[in-house]
Amino acid sequence: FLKQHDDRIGLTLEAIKDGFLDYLFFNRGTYPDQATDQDIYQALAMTIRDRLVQRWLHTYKKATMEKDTRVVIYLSAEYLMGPQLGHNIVNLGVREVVEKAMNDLGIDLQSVLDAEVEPGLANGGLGNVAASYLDGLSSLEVPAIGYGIRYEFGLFRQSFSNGWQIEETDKWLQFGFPWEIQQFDRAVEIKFGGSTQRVKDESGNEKVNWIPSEEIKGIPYDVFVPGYKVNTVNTLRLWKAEAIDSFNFQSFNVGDYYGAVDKKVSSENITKVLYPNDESIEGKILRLKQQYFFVSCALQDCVNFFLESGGNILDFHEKFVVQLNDTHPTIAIPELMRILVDEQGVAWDEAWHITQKTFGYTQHTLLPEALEKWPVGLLGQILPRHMEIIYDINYKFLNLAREHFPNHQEIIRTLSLIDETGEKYVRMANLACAGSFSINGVANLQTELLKSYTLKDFYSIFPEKFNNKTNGIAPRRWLMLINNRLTQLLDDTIGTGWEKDLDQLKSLEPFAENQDFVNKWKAVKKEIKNDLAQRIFEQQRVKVDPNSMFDILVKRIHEYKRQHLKVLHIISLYRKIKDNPNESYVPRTFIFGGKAAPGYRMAKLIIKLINSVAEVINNDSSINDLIKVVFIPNYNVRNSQWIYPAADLSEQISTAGKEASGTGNMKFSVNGALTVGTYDGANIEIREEVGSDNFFLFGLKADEVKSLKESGYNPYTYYQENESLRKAIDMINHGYFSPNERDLFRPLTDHLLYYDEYMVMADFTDYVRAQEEAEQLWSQSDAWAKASILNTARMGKFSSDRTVREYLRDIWKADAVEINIKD
Ligand code: 26M
Repeated sequence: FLKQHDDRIGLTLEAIKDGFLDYLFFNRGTYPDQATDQDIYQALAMTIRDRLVQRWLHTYKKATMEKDTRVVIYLSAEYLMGPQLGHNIVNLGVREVVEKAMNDLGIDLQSVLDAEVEPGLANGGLGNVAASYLDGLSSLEVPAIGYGIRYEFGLFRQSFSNGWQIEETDKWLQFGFPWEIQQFDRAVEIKFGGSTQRVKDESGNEKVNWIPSEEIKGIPYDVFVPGYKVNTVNTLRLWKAEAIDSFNFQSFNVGDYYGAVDKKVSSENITKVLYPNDESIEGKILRLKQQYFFVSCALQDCVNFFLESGGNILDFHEKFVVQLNDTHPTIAIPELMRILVDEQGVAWDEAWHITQKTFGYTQHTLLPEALEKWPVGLLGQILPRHMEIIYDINYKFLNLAREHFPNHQEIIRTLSLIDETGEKYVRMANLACAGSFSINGVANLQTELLKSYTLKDFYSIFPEKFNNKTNGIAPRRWLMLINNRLTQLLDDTIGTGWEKDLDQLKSLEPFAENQDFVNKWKAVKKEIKNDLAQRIFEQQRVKVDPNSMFDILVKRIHEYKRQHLKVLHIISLYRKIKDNPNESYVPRTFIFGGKAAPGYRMAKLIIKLINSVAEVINNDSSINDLIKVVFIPNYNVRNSQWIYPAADLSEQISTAGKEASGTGNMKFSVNGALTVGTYDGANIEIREEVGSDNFFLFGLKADEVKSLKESGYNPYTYYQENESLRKAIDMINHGYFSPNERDLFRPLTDHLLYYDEYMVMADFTDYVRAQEEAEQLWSQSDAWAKASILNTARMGKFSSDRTVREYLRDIWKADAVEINIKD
């Protein structure tokens, strides 16, 4: 049955089928009728990968490495790439051919896609935008390299035991990852610890030598990032830490074999595991080492290939623009200074000029506890030379600041790169602001809040640095790939082309008035909900009704995201149904998903509460299955791809002024869900686009949150005044959902009643009102469908292509380079 085809890159049915059968036989060592799902997945993955290699090599050699093309460098400790096979098939434009090739062999493509273990190398939102922007850069044919860490274990796998979250290691590499190529010859060395020494070089100039106490090697692994229907395939270069020698011969010779192996293990620990915290910092030495490790690998790599291709180091900032994806890669700023000054012999002022022209800084948070800072002692111990450089930068920076604010000691103290109020800390966000030419937030509101609060004093010194780049999502993954049914309907109705120019979805608007189309829309939604219902039944043995409203809240579990507000709403609705069984109700299915940081106790308690409430409600036959609650375990990209398209109602209920942007909100809405949301992050801009009639707004605005807090917020009064809220909290406190341990949820309810940092209590009443508004619209199913159509039709702005174009126009200033693979 094997045909020898020499066309390893062809996109025809025959070429793909032959490639697949070849891999199955020669690489997996099996026959089609005996192949496991994993065999089939790996063979198809290799077949598709063959189609990427040449394009990738061409992009890298002919565009990225060329001396005169500007390259966008993206530095991020996290990338949420999602499953690769389906995405790469879509971007190569061969979905139908591959589907046919598989069908001809009696294989269902979806089950092949299901066999992939996704690279979960991120916590959430910030890693997702990193991946979307690489996709966007490739699709716009702009040469780019993403640099990051090849964690051996990605974000933990979540399961539940008795309703509590259990974490297991994510062994994503155990079957091998077919989408990477190891580049041993581009390894670099990284130093840690030790001390510095001032010496004179040959011409008598003073120069600093760093004598480290530890050295390790970084090995790059290149992952392909293909653009949509273009030849550009950019590179995501992920670094793995290795010991420099597999043996430390000295210790080996004195007989300390185990000591030598220990040392090897400890250097390789650096890239072992992703830290599962978002929005809060854990001041771990290993985390700082991870950050420095990948950043230094990245900058050395850039300098190396620039010099190899004949570039002049003084033009470094012409060749590269380096975007810092949040504060954690900020150590890149002193690292570039070190490379320029200590290794390349560039004078300080010139080096500082180059550095400031190289970096752009994106801020993804509004939570003060997420602003990274490192104790001066610790940073100085791990990176002694960088600590000196930071002090030197600070000295000059504060001189500049004093010119702007003479006699304002207080402002100078807040601007300083060093926090000296108690134990001394390096403020990484301040360093990022001082060392980059652009500072951007990720939605309008957040950028405004950065300018007026978080980075206020920087804004008054450098107003020209500040700009907004509202986040976007990749339409190829978040609509085409995950919602094939809707994609077909869109193609049939408005033609293709919208995938590359999402504004074209606008032409769907008139169809919202067309009954025939509305019926089709409803039918498609129903089928998608059926798919999810079936998955939920297979996984969890819970029967949910596809005719009920699918009301979905999926995201990291965090108090500011207020999953507990949703729970209080569910409990009060449950209570109402039980108290008034004869009234009519909208049948609803509440779906949750999300992981809690393993050390975040309140978040874990919220998970337990959701599961406990689900247990009681789903087993209460007196409510006639009117409401169901499902918590889908191990929320990740793959699961989310089933969830977003099936949603009727998207929950975006963070406390106003806390969610920088959100991107899940966009994924839902573009797939036709209506949003119930606060005036926060990108919700505001989504509502502006889709229209206030097609969005259920509720809750305090950011300035109202602030003034209520300032005037002395007392959450207990809401408990006293709102009966259904009181009853819901009492049910929890009386052990209704924890009969064996009445006080289980006390830490949570006490917090709500007496502290309530995120104003759940204050927003409850208005939230219930918005939910009732949603139920009213739901009861008129055509009106709901129309609003759903208008959501999809008006989401063009939130394509990551738009965001990337704005970054290119205002910050990166890099051009497209068309890749011709025949060159
Ligand atoms: C930093 C240092 C040490 C340990 C962990 C971190 C860290 C890791 C992830 C800090 C923050 C991390 O993620 C924050 C994040 O995902 N922020 C989200 O970014 C999205 C994309 O811009 C926004 O849409 C979300 O609103 C924002 O919460």
